[in-house]
Amino acid sequence: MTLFKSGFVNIVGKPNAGKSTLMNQLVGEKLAIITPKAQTTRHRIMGIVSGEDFQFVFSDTPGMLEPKYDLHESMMDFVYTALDDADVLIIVIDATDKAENDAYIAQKISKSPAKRLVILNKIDLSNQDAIMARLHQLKLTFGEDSVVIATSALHGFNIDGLKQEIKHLLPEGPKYFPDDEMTDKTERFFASEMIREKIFMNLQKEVPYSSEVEILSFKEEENIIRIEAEIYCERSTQKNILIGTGGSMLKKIGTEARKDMELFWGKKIYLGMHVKVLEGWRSDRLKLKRFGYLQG
Ligand SMILES: Nc1nc2c(ncn2[C@@H]2O[C@H](COP(=O)(O)OP(=O)(O)OP(=O)(O)O)[C@@H](O)[C@H]2O)c(=O)[nH]1
Ligand SMILES: [Mg+2]
Repeated sequence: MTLFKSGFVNIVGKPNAGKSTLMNQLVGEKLAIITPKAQTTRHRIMGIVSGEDFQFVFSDTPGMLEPKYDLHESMMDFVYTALDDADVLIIVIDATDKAENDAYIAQKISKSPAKRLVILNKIDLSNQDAIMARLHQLKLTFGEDSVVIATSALHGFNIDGLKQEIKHLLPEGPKYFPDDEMTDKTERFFASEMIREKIFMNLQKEVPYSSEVEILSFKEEENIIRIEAEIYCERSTQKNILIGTGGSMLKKIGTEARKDMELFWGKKIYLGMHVKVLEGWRSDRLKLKRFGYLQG
């Protein structure tokens, strides 16, 4: 009889290391948004992969940082919970980042009881000698017990090898979720994230970081899904930037998000959006709770 292997495989690391790209590759669906900017992911997002004799419950998490706002503290709370409940911790390291920075992550994860799989990602941007030296160093930094693997999440390189290693490290366990369940997040969550991705892609400086998206209504009809969304920012100058001349920026964000939504749900989408100023929302616990940032 073959053993059924299952468990929580939580993906952590510095902002921009490629955690969300890796999670999407492992799950085979675009569950997490990806942008070239740091601090894209703000929530813990589960992605479940079920097979004959295994169930991987992946979690993508926000990048580890020193909090400046209550929002950051909530983001780090998601990370700390993920460090605690992991069976296997996937620690994503950016091969283009300085090796000196690895100690910061090693210290942050030091109390986690999970098995450690250290991923040297973005190796397509490095060279053979540098990769070999860094892999050796990572083993020293994260401990002899850790398994170290090189990947390129963007190009899908070594994802199968990584899956084999995860299966090997996971304990025997139950099926935590039904076979057809892929995530813990709602359709409204994914809709808001798709809009937020386009805000991150199209706008610079503080605007993306000051923005939040709330789905006011999500109505699925036979041939169309109708979505109404509110974009919040912190100042009226940011509101003007989000709307753009004659509404051009809001239109661009809306068109790009709608295309992604139509692909994701395989259905025609109507997307209505408005922009509002919600001063200081990143440091307002009531607002953070409303936007789903407070656990428990
Ligand atoms: N060249 C290259 N780029 C990559 C690779 N993996 C991710 N990227 C890019 O790195 C950037 C950040 O990727 P994300 O997956 O959003 O990174 P993240 O760790 O989730 O970032 P946060 O959510 O901000 O913490 C994006 O532009 C990705 O396309 C890789 O293997 N090679
Ligand atoms: Mg991310």
